[in-house]
Amino acid sequence: MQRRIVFCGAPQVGKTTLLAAVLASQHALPLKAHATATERLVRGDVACPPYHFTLITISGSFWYDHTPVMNWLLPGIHGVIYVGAPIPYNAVSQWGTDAPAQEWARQYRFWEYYTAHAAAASALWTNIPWIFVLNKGDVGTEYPLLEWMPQTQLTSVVRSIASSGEGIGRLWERMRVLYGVGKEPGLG
Ligand SMILES: Nc1nc2c(ncn2[C@@H]2O[C@H](COP(=O)(O)OP(=O)(O)OP(=O)(O)O)[C@@H](O)[C@H]2O)c(=O)[nH]1
Ligand SMILES: [Mg+2]
Repeated sequence: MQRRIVFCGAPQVGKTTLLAAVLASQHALPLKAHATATERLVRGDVACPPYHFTLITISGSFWYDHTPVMNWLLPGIHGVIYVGAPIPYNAVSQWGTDAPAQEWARQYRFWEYYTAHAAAASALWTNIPWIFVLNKGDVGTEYPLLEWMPQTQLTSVVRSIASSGEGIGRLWERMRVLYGVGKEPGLG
């Protein structure tokens, strides 16, 4: 039984690192990259009998409005892993006083982008289970995502430091329960 899960979130929040860490934790094959002139995607597969998880994420810091990727990426998926990062502790000293607000706005643009497409594909958290990952726990504690994500979904929050493997076990356990083992309504 196929379970297609998409990792979403602004560029550089750690989507690919999380995906790779989940694969490594399950001794799965390394992720595979798929690139065309207009699309960059990475994908990994995890066997978890009787399920077969396919994990996909968009890769790279570019804007997808001019590509068809969203026409097929979200329709029919079983779950979303939405990834956010904190405002770094050193944001102001490194990039100036506007940096925190800019980072907040940057992540929010992608939130609006992904949720608009998810709504069009009937893939919002009201349709399918979402997991909200607060990644990069080592670089800050203030997560813009916590301010705008639906407060009814706070029980679906997982904290992680993908680059060190911290939280990957909890994330996988949550994925297994939501998308595999326990037959959630609507997952067939
Ligand atoms: N400090 C720290 N760095 C991290 C963490 N997770 C990922 N990174 C680093 O952050 C950078 C971006 O990570 P990626 O996994 O490429 O992020 P992404 O969301 O896939 O980025 P795009 O593909 O550009 O959309 C890389 O240098 C990672 O090594 C974390 O938890 N803590
Ligand atoms: Mg990536």
